[in-house]
Amino acid sequence: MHTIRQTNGLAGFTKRSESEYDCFGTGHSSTTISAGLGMAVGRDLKGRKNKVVAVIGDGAMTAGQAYEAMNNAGYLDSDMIVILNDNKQVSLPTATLDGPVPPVGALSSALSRLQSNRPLRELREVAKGVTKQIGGPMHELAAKVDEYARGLISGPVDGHSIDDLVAILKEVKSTKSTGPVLIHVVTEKGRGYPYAEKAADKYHGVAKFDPATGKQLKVSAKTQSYTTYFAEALIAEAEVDKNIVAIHAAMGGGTGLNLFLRRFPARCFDVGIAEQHAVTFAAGLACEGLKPFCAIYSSFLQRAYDQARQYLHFSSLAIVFDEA
Ligand SMILES: Cc1ncc(C[n+]2csc(CCOP(=O)(O)OP(=O)(O)O)c2C)c(N)n1
Repeated sequence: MHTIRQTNGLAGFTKRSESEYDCFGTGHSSTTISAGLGMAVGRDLKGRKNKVVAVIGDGAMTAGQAYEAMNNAGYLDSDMIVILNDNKQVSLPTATLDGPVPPVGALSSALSRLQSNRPLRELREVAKGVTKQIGGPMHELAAKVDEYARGLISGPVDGHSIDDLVAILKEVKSTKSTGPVLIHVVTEKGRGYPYAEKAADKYHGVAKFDPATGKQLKVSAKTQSYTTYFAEALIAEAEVDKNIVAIHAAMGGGTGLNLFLRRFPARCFDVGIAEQHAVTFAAGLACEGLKPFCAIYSSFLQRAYDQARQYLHFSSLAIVFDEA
């Protein structure tokens, strides 16, 4: 692990050629349900009996691909388990530019509502009451798990309660022919390491840091970064041109647009990890006479190649891309 993200060292993401435990290569977000479904259907065709588990973050869940995969998974009805790891952090901020960024999107709001859902909590209390009358803690856990598996408790599971999690996974695993099952797990980014708990935004992908103090060892740059220069230049242009709007896909920190957001909250759009939507959304804004600046890392813009080609080339709409 000490070679991670260094020349000839371990890749920063899972890589099939590195380990048999890396069952799929990742890096670009939101692919797990598609890949897992392919593996599940492949298993069925080969007559194998193994289980397939796809883990997806609440951020990754904002991408269209995740919905395309769920739609297809529901139809194909192959056995697979999807674990939604919901830590309420959808977008990627950076330590240098921002504090924590609240999650964006209707899905995040719906997930939060699910977590604070009163009737659901009451149902849980009722369930607990009933099981208490039957017996001790083991009965309670068994009953809770059973109810969860039967869909009576449809709310989230505490991902830091290993007992609950293991019991639920065992139950789902032992159930024959379930079709796809989604387990909504709530976790807290950085849990167990106080410095990360306090500043989850700073510990997404860390530079070298001192474990005793949590301080990240950063090389202090003498020159202004491209990102800050871009953001400041765009803000200056936007001061005089009211038509300038900015769009990014869950990368407010990396693109510098969180600075723009601070100055022009109503003219900055974080669309979630949805590069394709970002470009078509920008095209719609351009139709209305606005000047959209779409800041997307070139690597992630690959996903929206079709949109960029269609709207820019064939429809001659003016969108400015900043491919940081
Ligand atoms: C297509 C694509 N766009 C943007 C990114 C940059 N990115 C990496 S992680 C991340 C946030 C992921 O959030 P979530 O899925 O909730 O995972 P968490 O790290 O919070 O567990 C983003 C936007 C990416 N990897 N792929």
